[in-house]
Amino acid sequence: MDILRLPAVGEFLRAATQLYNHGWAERNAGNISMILDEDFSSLKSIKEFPLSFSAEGMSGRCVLITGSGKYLKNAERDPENNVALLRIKDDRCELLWGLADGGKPSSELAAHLLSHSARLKADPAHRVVMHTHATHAVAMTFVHSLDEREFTRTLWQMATEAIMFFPDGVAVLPWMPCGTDEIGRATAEKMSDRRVVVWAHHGVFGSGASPDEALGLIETVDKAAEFYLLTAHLPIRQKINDSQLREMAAVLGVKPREGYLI
Ligand code: 2HA
Ligand code: ZN
Repeated sequence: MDILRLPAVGEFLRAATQLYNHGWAERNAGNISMILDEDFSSLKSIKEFPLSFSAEGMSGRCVLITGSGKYLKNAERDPENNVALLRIKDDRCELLWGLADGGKPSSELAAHLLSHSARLKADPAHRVVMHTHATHAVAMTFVHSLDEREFTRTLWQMATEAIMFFPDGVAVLPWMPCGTDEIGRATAEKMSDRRVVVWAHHGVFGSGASPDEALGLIETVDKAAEFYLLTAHLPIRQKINDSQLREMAAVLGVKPREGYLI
């Protein structure tokens, strides 16, 4: 089977380049994973990696994921060395393709697999988890309250359509060491009822049914954060108020998270 001919794989690799082009994937920053529904039963396990966590509902699924320490800017040009196709088992994962020059799946494997598990329960169409160092969203975590409701409200107020893209709100995790099962579990817990999680002073996790959708979601968060940062130090003369946000939500047919609007 030629993995690289699958359209979904092409979209995955393009998203890696797009993240780099945004300036959100310096050095080895960021990682992407995508559940693939194709039948890979003909592929044999090349090697195994143990899992120190259990991702409910993921056993038997195949996941394409960027490699630990690999650079997203190189994924599209050289996928065999920078990306892994994994078959998930209860306590390990099998490498079916990729990482040809060695290495391991992303250091954020726990956050990816546990978030897939959480999102699939909420939305059967879910397929993609994406982590990136989105500049404005991260910058905002230094100057804004990290209270999720406050953080979400500010983003909604900054861009008319933001409420449409993340009506469930944006989750925020306080600073924690990255690359651990603990931050993976905390991220997945937030993902159970939201599609985007900001890691304070680090980056953003976004999810969706496709690479385009997950990236588009992070882009909308980052754009709203950019508007905030461009105006936060200036006297605000007018902004989108709660009744206008309600009006917008009604026009768009979305239900803003309970208790977030006044
Ligand atoms: O893959 O961004 O959070 C490097 C990172 C870890
Ligand atoms: Zn990161």
